[in-house]
Amino acid sequence: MMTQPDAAVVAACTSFFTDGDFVGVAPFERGHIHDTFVSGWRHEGGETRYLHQRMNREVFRDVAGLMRNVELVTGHLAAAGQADGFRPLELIRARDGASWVESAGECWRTFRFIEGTVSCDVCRDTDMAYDAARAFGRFQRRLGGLDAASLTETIPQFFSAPHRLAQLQKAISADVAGRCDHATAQIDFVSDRVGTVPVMEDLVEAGDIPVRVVHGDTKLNNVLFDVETGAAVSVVDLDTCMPGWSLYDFGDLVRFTAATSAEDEPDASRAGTDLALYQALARGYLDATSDMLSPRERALMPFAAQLVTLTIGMRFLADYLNGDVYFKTTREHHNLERARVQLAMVEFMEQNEREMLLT
Ligand code: GN1
Ligand code: MG
Repeated sequence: MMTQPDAAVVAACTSFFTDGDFVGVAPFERGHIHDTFVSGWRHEGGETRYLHQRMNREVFRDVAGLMRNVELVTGHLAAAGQADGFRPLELIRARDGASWVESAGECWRTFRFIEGTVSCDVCRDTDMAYDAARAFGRFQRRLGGLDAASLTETIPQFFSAPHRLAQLQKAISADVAGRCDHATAQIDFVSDRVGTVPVMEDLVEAGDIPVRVVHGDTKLNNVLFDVETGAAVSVVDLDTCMPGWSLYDFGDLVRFTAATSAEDEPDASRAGTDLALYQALARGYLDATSDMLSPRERALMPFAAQLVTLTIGMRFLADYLNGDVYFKTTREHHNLERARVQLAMVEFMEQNEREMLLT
């Protein structure tokens, strides 16, 4: 697998404090934002692998702030120890001691590869949903001791649905890619729901729900499961770990993990929310966080699922209208297909509000 490495990639990977002799490096397909690679290093004790990321500076304008957050979060998690078999991400320092390097004009960081684990794009069953939700809940809880104000907002107003709506409205007005005509149904769908958009921000502003450190990208594939035991052992992707409202994480969990289709399923009629998986997610999340969440927050869990799904739908739609400048795409209407799926899930959740109530 590790052949013909690109010289710039090798130069970046070898500037970190890795252990052994460099064997090779290969791309590792992960996420919509960064470029990820895995390298191998041979030493007397065997071979060690590392995960390297070339960070997207269009998306993360303040790489120093981002990496300060990652240092704080990984440091806090490491200090909390490996309770419950949890394996915190380990940031590997550059040879000059920094937490990231700039190499040939690009910014890079490195983590130790967490061996013996797998990540899944599709949720197998309710047990897996429960475990993933509990892992993210525990993650949030463990970070409860970290002062949210000490973290930088890596992407300003990232969780704000009103901000995402404003970005969408701007994209509609500009219509730079001439795509609005392909998306009239989706634009109308969002227009019909503008009343729900500010609900969470208003509650936060009024002090009715607290600001806490959240993960911010609780996709199922950001949990690593032990290949032997199947247990959820690690939570990865700390880019959006910053101050926010806790239920964002629950909403995003439902959006992705309880989905009946892939996030980018071209046939939106397949999109929906699996209610058994939803209930399992709620149980797992609450098992980890029930003593942290207020009654108000608990009551808002079903709504958060709808709002976060709508918010990500608005983001995909805006990016489609902007000509695909943010999320990586592999086909022409990819972002529109992603948006359609999110909005179809919102509709499903609206129609199944009673079934989504938690007892
Ligand atoms: C992006 O790159 P990835 O898959 O970790 C995005 C998330 C979205 C997600 C949708 C920094 O995450 O906010 O929910 O795509 N990350 C950023 O799949 O924008
Ligand atoms: Mg992410």
